[in-house]
Amino acid sequence: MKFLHLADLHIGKVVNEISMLEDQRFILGQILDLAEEHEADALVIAGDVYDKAIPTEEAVRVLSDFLTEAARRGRKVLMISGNHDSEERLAFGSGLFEAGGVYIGGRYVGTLKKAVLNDEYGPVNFYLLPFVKASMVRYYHQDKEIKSYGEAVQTAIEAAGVNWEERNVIISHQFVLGRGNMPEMAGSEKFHPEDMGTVERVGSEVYDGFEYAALGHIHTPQEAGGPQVRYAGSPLAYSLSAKEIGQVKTVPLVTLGEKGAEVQIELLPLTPRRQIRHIKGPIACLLDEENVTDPDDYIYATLTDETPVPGAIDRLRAVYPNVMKMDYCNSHTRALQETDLGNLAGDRSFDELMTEFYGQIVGGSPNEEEWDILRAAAKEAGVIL
Ligand SMILES: [Mn+2]
Repeated sequence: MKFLHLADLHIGKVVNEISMLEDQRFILGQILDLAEEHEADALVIAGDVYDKAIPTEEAVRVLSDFLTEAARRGRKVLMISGNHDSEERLAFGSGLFEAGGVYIGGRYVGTLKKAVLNDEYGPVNFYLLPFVKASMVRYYHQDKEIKSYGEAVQTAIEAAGVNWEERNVIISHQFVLGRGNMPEMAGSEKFHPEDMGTVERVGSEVYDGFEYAALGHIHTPQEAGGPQVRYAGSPLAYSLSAKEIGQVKTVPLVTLGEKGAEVQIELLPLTPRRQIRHIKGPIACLLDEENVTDPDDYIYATLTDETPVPGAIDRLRAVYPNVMKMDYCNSHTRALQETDLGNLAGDRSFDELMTEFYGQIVGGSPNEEEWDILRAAAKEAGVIL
C-alpha cells in the first residue's frame, strides 16, 4: 500500500494580494502526476483543504477538479477538515463521494470515520480525525474528563475501537509536540506557538501504535516525535517569512508493507510554478539585465538606496511583473529600528518631530506644501489644535 501525504493546501490563499490559485492548480496537477509515477494507491489530505470557511467559486472548482481527476485516475482520496475549513461545507456530498473513492471527515460526531483500503497483506484502516478542540470531544464523551486537546485526541482515538492487530493510519490536524519539542513553524501559519496555552498542545505519543500519523497544521515539513508521525507541510510557500522563502516543499510517499514491517517514507520534492524570492540591493542593480533571472518569480525586493526611489514599485514591476512586496533597508530604516517608539515624542513639538522624521526618512525638511498636508492630517487626528 502506497499513499501520498498532503496537508495545508489552503486552496484560495492570497499572499500579499496575489492569488495563489493558478499555482495551486499547477502543484495539485504535479501531485497527481507523482501519484501516478510512484503508483500511489491513495492521496491523504490532513486538513486546511481550503484557506477560508467560505471558499470562492474558483477555489471550489480547483478542489472539485482535483478530486474528480484523482478518482478518474483510480486514486482514493482521504481528507479531513482543518481549522481553516468549514466542517459542514467540506463534507458536502461526502456520503455520495465514497462510491467514487473519496472519503471526507468533516465534522467530529463522537466517532471517527474509518475507510478501509486493501492490498495483498489485507486491510489498511484509515481513521479520519478532523481538527478538534477539547470542548467538541467533551460534548460526545461526557463521562470522560477531558481538559486538553491531547486528552481530546486520545479519547477520540480510544473511542474509535482500533484493531491494533491490523495496520492503521490516522489523519489528524493538530498542534503536535514532537517528544516535547515545539514544531518548527514556517511563518504562514495563522497562529503563534507563544500565544497557545499548553492545553492546545498535543503530545505525539497519542498517535503511538499507528503505522503512520499523517498530520496537518504546521507548514514546514517535519517529523513530530518519530519518522512515522509527520507533518507533510504546505505544498507551496505561503508567506514571505525568511524561513519559508526558499524552503523546499515535499510530499511524503508512504509505503506500508505487511504488519510489523518497517514503514518506508520517501520525501518527493515539489517544484512550484513560481518561486518566491527575496532580492536585495540598489534598484539600479536589481534592474540590471545582467542580474535578472527568472523575472516571472514572485519577488520580495528590498532596496538599499539611501533615498526613496520615485516610482520604484512600477519600475520593478516592469521587469518583475509579480512583485509581492517592496521595502527599504538603508541607514534611515536602521536608525528607525533603533528608535525607542514608546519614548519617541518626549516633550518635543509636532514641528520638531516631523522635521526629524523627514530628516531620517527623506533627508532635509518638508516644504511649505508638505507642511500644510502634515498639519491638516495631524489636526484631523487630533494631534495638534
Ligand atoms: Mn494550515
